[in-house]
Amino acid sequence: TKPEANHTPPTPKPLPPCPEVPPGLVGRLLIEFSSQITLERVQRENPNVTEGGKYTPPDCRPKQKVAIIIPFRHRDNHLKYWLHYLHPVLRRQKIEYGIYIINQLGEETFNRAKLLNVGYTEALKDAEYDCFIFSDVDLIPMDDRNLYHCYDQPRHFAIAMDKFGFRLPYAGYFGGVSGLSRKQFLKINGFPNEYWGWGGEDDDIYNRITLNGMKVSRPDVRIGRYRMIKHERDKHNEPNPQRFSKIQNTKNTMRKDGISSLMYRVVSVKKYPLYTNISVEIGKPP
Ligand code: UDH
Ligand code: NGS
Repeated sequence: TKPEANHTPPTPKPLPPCPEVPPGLVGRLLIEFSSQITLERVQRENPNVTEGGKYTPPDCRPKQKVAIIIPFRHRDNHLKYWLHYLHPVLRRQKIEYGIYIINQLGEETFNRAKLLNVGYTEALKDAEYDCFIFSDVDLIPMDDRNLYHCYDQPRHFAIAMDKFGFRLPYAGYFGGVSGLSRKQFLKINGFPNEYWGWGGEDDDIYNRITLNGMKVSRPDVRIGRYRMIKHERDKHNEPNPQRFSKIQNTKNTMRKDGISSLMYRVVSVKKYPLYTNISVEIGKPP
């Protein structure tokens, strides 16, 4: 026997690739927003989530690394529910992920799509993500078979929301929760930065996808179900009166307005146990 063999640390067994269909899924979920949730409880119930809201399956090797990007301002209560429901779902789905809250500082008009561009950029400074899932903070999937990873085509996840009677409101709807690979995102020059206030930015993204020869992929309507946490209209996110004319013009604007023209200032990056908070100044409408 070779004496040095005793000193060789045991090489960890290489993990097998994660199966296409995760074995521990439960299907339909019961989602309700009546009981109050605390972050301490969510933390206790998700002990394997690491600092900044990261998770890696312990027993298999995922194909993709997924950044989940949430546009945010003054929605702490919604965020608690989102974390409470999503961490366990993503764990059962065997997703390797990190959660990024992109918090718009100040009280200027909200700009969802620009925050999502910031999230893409900042997540990539943190780790080598392959896939970006953009989720509103108030949308909770009702079925864990709606897998939060990227697909051959840009993915629309939130296709059957309770507020729309569990159907698409219109064929080209791309709002709520969507996901693009790095390559798909760059092909459309990211998202528009120039939609200030509510509405239209998701339609612009849909236009970018189809104008660049891609097609939206969607889950089965029985699986892509969501509950939205009911809320009043936020302050400083009034419907944008320019949205109708802007979505007619995507073809002419998408090459110059997007990830290529993104400007913002990061004020703080804070790694919490269940998520990373990135607070940013993104300016104001012209
Ligand atoms: N968001 C914030 N803070 C804001 C505005 C928006 O965090 O002040 C984020 C949040 O992730 C939200 C997403 O942007 O889920 C989309 O914005 P939204 O929730 O305002 O859009 P939605 O279509 O609501 O859900 C529009 C107002 C509906 C009023 C209904 C009154 N009954
Ligand atoms: C369309 C908006 C979208 C919006 C969708 C659903 O009319 O941005 O309604 O809205 N497009 C325009 O305004 C051009 S919802 O019922 O969720 O408030 O996502």
